[in-house]
Amino acid sequence: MDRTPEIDVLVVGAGFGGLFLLHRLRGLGLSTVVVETGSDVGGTWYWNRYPGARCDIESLEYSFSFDEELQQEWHWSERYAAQPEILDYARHVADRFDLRRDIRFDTRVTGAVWDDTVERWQVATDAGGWSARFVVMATGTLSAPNAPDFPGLDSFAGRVLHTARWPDDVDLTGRRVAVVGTGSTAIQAIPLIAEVADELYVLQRTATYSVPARNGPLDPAVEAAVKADYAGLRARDRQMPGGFGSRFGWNDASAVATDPAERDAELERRWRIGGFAFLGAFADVILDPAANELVADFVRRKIRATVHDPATAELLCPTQPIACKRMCLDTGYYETFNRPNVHLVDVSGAGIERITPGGVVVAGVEYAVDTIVLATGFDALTGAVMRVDLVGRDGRSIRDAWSAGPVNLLGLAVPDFPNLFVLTGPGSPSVLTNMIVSIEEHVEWIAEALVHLRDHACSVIEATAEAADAWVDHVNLVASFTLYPSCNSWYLGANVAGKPRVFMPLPGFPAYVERCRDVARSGYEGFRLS
Ligand code: FAD
Ligand code: N01
Repeated sequence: MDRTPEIDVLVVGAGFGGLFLLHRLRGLGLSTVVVETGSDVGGTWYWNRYPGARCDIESLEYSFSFDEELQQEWHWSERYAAQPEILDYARHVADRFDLRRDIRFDTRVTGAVWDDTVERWQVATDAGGWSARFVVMATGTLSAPNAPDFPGLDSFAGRVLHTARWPDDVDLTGRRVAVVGTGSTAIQAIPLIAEVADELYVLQRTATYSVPARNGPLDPAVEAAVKADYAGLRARDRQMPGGFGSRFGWNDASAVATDPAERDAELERRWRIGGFAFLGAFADVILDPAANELVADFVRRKIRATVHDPATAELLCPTQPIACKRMCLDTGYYETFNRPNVHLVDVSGAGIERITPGGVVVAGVEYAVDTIVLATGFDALTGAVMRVDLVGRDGRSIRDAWSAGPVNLLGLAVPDFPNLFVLTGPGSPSVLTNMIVSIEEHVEWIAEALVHLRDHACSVIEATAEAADAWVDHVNLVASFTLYPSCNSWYLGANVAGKPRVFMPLPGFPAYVERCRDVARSGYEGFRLS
């Protein structure tokens, strides 16, 4: 009979998080296996192949910093890289550091049970099991697709596509398409689908604030300047609220206190730079409703100036605070609604009534389509973790432990789940930052913790319930000082029916990193080591 292989660490997921974990843990001499559902590395960039998919943090910053040679040798072709190029980069990282030999592709981790008698996780997959001292859930914050169960969807005679599971054989030329959703994904896909589809119906529940990305070929002078002092840029970025954007800076001034003409000039300057530089225009945008409204109104004026039909323009003007839902970056999104084949359909009221074999019914009107694109996002932050049947100490399941919302310490460790870490999970700044920076910080913290255990002859690390409860209170308190919890975002779980409403990410990036380091320096305050 085959024995279950015993390893030090089992990592779930081969996105950027899993790749760097494998490299780092291997370097520590820990036997590590990565298990990945997909057939290749890349995670987000393996799965999201919809038209227009690209990053919205600039390529020179949305990349690993842990290896100077890697960051010097890699060349990005555009200011914001497109999905195929980011996937190539992930493949390059895997090959350069010889990572593939420890990755099991096409394999899903279905569950893991903590066995206290041997202090190990017994991990089950759909292709065999492992016994591991540690498990790291590098399962991604935006990796579990959210596909609402619209009445009649099964009866649809055409094709239903989810953007996060986009097949390679799709050609929407000459099609009649409905896109459900107007989040970051949809606003990237819509302009490109509009160019080829016969008719495009955009089904909008909540209007989106979007700022021009101003993408283009990467300026060789910018690339050379960054590469001349890459470490300097990375260090300066790590002092920024989102772990990126130091080249354009964040303004300390208040939008409310700034003279209106000066305020508009600063917003206009940043609108022209493109990208998230816009949100750095004033320090109080996400803190003060009055400041937020001034900036939001600037964007609404841009929408009205861009979209020719006044009724469509009004419908495209968001009413919630700007950045309360994640702001979008686009290339020609609002302009697309000036095309005769593009129709904006308001589904904010009773929603999508039903799907018929030939179309989508909203407010009693049937829109005849042959393709439905679900750009409906993800069961974010908790979804991928909770889809694994994790059972911790005393038979406690993660679904039970997190039934009222995620409970953990530093976003990294869950009480009753010893030796299990969650990478960039809820309770950490993750999705409010440049994710690669957050991934690097978490991987380094986990690696250091494992070294600490080894050096101190400990075998188990576990967050205490008291420390985790205090951490959840801290996350809620910090969030309550901001406007983030004031609208129905996926940050709050509001996009998934039945999901508890808890603000999940922690605003406050550089301070969080310091806090994690302090905890490590203190000998892991809030954790029980044995
Ligand atoms: P992922 O890349 O999500 O990888 C997780 C992997 O785990 C997946 O491959 C999945 O298949 C695997 N997995 C999950 N569950 C299991 C299981 N049970 N068994 C086996 N395998 C499993 N962030 C930014 O900072 N900037 C951006 O510009 C940006 N753009 C984005 C664009 C899109 C379209 C999306 C969806 C997200 C974007 N993000 C961006 C966030 C992005 O998810 C992160 O930047 C980053 O790629 C996450 O890496 P990861 O390794 O943590 O997770
Ligand atoms: O998902 P979303 P996404 N009926 O949840 C609508 C990252 N990302 O895939 O707002 C009708 O933002 C929903 O409506 P509402 C980034 O972090 C980055 O677009 O809930 N509509 C919304 O409009 C981003 O934030 C990039 O009212 C329904 C849309 O579907 C995150 O991933 C690109 C509905 C979902 O928007 C998620 O983005 C792509 C229903 N039942 C993604 N259910 C970059 O540019 C949902 N919707 C880097």
